[in-house]
Amino acid sequence: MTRVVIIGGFLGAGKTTLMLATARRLSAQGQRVGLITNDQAADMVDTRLVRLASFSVAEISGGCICCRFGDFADEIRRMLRDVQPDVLLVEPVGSCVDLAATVMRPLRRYVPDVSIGPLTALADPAAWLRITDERSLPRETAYIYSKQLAEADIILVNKRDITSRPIMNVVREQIEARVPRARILSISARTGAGLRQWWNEVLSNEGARQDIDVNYDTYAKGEACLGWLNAIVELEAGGEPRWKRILPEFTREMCNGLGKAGAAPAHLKCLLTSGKLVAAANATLGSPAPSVRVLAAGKSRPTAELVVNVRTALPPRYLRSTLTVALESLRDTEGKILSECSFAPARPTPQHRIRALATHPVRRAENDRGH
Ligand SMILES: Nc1nc2c(ncn2[C@@H]2O[C@H](COP(=O)(O)OP(=O)(O)OP(=O)(O)O)[C@@H](O)[C@H]2O)c(=O)[nH]1
Ligand SMILES: [Mg+2]
Repeated sequence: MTRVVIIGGFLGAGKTTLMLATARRLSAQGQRVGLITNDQAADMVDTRLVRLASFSVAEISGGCICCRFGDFADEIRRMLRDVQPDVLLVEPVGSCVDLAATVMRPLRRYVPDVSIGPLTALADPAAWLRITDERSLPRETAYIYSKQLAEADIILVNKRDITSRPIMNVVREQIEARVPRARILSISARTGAGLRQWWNEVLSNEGARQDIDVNYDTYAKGEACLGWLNAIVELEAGGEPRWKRILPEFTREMCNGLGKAGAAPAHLKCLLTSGKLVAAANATLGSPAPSVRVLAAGKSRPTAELVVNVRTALPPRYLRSTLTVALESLRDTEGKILSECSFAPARPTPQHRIRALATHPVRRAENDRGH
């Protein structure tokens, strides 16, 4: 039976990195793996990263998987038919919560031919400290963050390769105190440290066994505080293309622009492709200084495609202008926005919400009462 494993946690915590690392490990052991990416809008960096790694991927865009549960279930059935995966790894939107009730239990009911593993949530230790100590997110958005951890069966304190042991211990202790029932492990999705132990837990436990209370008004406000931008830009070099220089320059300009408007990126992710060259740049709440990685080296062209995904606590109107200003500031390079979509996520309206002990699906409107 296909095992469905949902990997949640806040924006930039390392979900896609963990999905890809896990998919690589399982594939190397001869297992068939499918991945499902999810975002509020199309033109996703994550889907492209998964395709680049040549894994089977289904993308659910235009809303989180709880609000688009029908599409999600259809894609799982399609994957079961076409790919017959041993494991399906699912990454929900990083601002999504209440997954046991709105995704996992509905899945058990409507797609009974899969088994559902425990709910994993990742936490970036530096982001945790910034959110808890510095209050670097609006209160309602921080509420989503804390509820994501509260509902997890397993919490992975990630990025241990770049986090000192004392900080790792402090964060683990703080999370343990707040979520005593969760299994807490330290990992590095990037180096693979700790992943075997996590995977053993995933295989030996079942998920969605208990409920948490989620106040949907606070949840909706927390999402509405975030601005979202997904864009595709065509870059044209005036002279010799120097994309490995342009990408960090662009990412820094974006971060500066967001900073001037008063926000750090929750997650800014960029993917540049030119000929055989592919490079990614990220800036997160935990690591606000942009980091750039070459994913495929090779001969580039005078033009490049740049996919830009921004999530930050700013009204969406700032995001488009920040993008325009960042493109204009590039030296010797013209940027043309081919598509752009910026918005604040709408109120979450899950298609199903099933409490742990309920025998019938409960409509969202009924369930919301009393929260
Ligand atoms: N050093 C280090 N960096 C990591 C690790 N895991 C993830 N990252 C980096 O953190 C950034 C965000 O990682 P993603 O995997 O894209 O995070 P995500 O949770 O999928 O983010 P969203 O899709 O926006 O919610 C990227 O720059 C990753 O390379 C890790 O274990 N160690
Ligand atoms: Mg991701």
